[in-house]
Formats: sequence, C-alpha cells, structure tokens
Amino acid sequence: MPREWSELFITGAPAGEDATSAPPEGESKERRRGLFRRLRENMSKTRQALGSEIQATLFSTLDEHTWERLEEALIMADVGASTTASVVETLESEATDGGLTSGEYLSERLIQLLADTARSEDGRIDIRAKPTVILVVGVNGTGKTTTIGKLAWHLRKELGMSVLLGAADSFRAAATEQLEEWARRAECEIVTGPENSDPGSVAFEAVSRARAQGIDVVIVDTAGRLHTQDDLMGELAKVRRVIERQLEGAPHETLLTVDATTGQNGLRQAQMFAASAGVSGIVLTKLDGTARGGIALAIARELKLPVKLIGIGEQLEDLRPFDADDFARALVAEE
Ligand SMILES: Nc1nc2c(ncn2[C@@H]2O[C@H](COP(=O)(O)OP(=O)(O)OP(=O)(O)O)[C@@H](O)[C@H]2O)c(=O)[nH]1
Ligand SMILES: [Mg+2]
Repeated sequence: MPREWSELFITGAPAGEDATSAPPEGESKERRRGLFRRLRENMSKTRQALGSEIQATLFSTLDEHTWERLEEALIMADVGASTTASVVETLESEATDGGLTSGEYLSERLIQLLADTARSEDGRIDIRAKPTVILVVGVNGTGKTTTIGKLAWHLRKELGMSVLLGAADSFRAAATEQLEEWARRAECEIVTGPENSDPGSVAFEAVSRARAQGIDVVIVDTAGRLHTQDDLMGELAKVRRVIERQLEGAPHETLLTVDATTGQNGLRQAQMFAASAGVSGIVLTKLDGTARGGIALAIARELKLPVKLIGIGEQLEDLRPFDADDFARALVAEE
C-alpha cells in the first residue's frame, strides 16, 4: 500500500532514477514518523471515540459483553455493520480458540484485521501516459476543488511534474475563481471558460493545451450539483466523452470525492456515482473533522473501490496517499 507520494504514483521512471531523489534512509524514517504523527493527530476525533472504547473492552475480562461493546464502538465509528460483524467474529474466535488474552495482542490483531479490510490491490495512480488526465467528480461540497489544488501541489513538489488544471465546473461563477486560487498556490497553469460555458469545451481545451505544451498531468474539476441529478450525471458523461475523443485512453483516472463526515449517506452517494461515472478511485475527505473515520473501511469493502487518497485538513499538505496499515493503526492505537 502506498505510504509516500512516490509509491502512490506509477511514473515509469527506472528504479535507479527514483533512488537518486529519495532521501537517505534515516531521514525518510524520521519523515514517516512525522507524517504518521500528523495522521494520528488529524484523526484524533475518531481515535478518541474508538480508541478509549476499544482499550476498555480489550483490556477487560473477555466475555460476550466485551465483543458486543467492541461491535458497538466500531459501528459508531461507521465501520459498517457487515465489516464490523466479520472483524469481531474473527477476533472472537481467535481469542477463544487460541487463548489470545492479552489486550495488547488483541488490539494489534484488531489493527491487522481492519487493515486487511481496507487494503486493495489497485490503490495506485498510473501517470505514465503523457498527458495523464485525472477527472475529479463528486457531490457539491465534498472537496473536489480543494483536493485538486492539493494534488497538483504534491505532483509538482514531490514528483516535479508539470500540471494543468481544467475548470470544467462552470455552473457557478465562484467555482472557477476558487480553482484559479489553487492554481496560484500550486504554481500551475489553468484553463478556464466564461461563466455558464460548456464544461465539455473547457475539458477539451485543457487536454489539447496539455498535449501541445507537453504537460505531464491534467486535472479536470467538475460541477457537484446541477438542476437535477440526471442533469449532473448526463453532464459528467459528456465531459468524459469529450476527453475520450480528444485523447485515447483518457481519462486515465476518475477520482470520486466522498465527505467522511456524511457517514453512511456519503457511502450511498458514492454508490450512485460509482455506478454511472466510471469511478476508479476514492478520495475520502474531511477525515479530520469526524469521529466516524471508519467509513474508509466500509467504502473499501462495500463499494469494492480502492480508497487512494485521504484529506485530513484544509492545508496544502493535508492530502495523503491512503495506506491501510497506517490508517488502521491511527484509528485504534493509543500510541
Ligand atoms: N477539514 C477539512 N476540510 C476540507 C477538506 N477537504 C475540503 N475541505 C473543505 O470543504 C469545503 C468544500 O470543499 P470544495 O473543495 O469547495 O468542495 P467541492 O466538491 O469542490 O464543492 P463544489 O464546487 O460546490 O461542488 C471547503 O471549505 C474546504 O476547505 C479536508 O480534508 N478537511
Ligand atoms: Mg468545487
């Protein structure tokens, strides 16, 4: 599972080339510790809600009541009923059969089981195509534009890629201005159209300019709300078709933003988008603002879509590649 930006993206650079830019081992360990600390801090709401309950159960006498309480705690954190049932069942039977009695061992095993639930084979983003086109979709307010800004910044800073943004959310005047502001912060170019212009033509223009200028990655922002849900799905399909026609194989990645604070509701939205918008990965945003961060596990299991990125705050650096092990540990572990 990707922990670093260089692990999230498949760049096609030979191993040697990557190694030259990688920091020395000691430094990268230190950096990883720092990043994990930040992940834990930003997810403190979920951890406090879940962590204290888990510690209380696992370190008490194990009986029927213990497992019920653990189930309740996981469901409260939005881990999802079926995921919770299967995780707790496994833990309970292992504890009974194998005599797992130490609370410490149990919480380690719980972290493993939760991580297994969230792990996926295809959690990476392939950016070998030049240009690579990333389409970002999702319900309004879930964090599309913010995520695009952060992603552009990381692609530039961590991988030295050239990035072009396409403002194909032309339904609201402020939407373009907001993306322009992010382009400034990420120091990348942007293609915009006049208010109410055709989103397809903005996407077309963005891809053709990227091809002409030899840009590495194009990220296209889209509207999150139109007059009706059908209008929105129709428009997203149109934007996608325009991109497909302009460049074979594009869009190479379609990211769906899901607001973690909306819990199971967000899961239902995601199901709808996934069914009609060709989604290839999830960005789970606002994990810092919720005690229900367990939704990441429910999404991975119930949508069968990989969570690729997580948003843990409003700053540029608050977007992270999703790593199942780090995530599960940040969710549960006291230390
Ligand atoms: N705390 C926190 N806030 C976030 C995160 N991601 C986005 N936000 C905030 O959520 C709000 C909405 O984000 P936008 O990026 O505008 O969402 P959008 O999907 O582009 O919305 P529309 O353009 O209306 O469809 C903004 O105030 C962001 O700062 C996150 O990871 N953590
Ligand atoms: Mg937006």
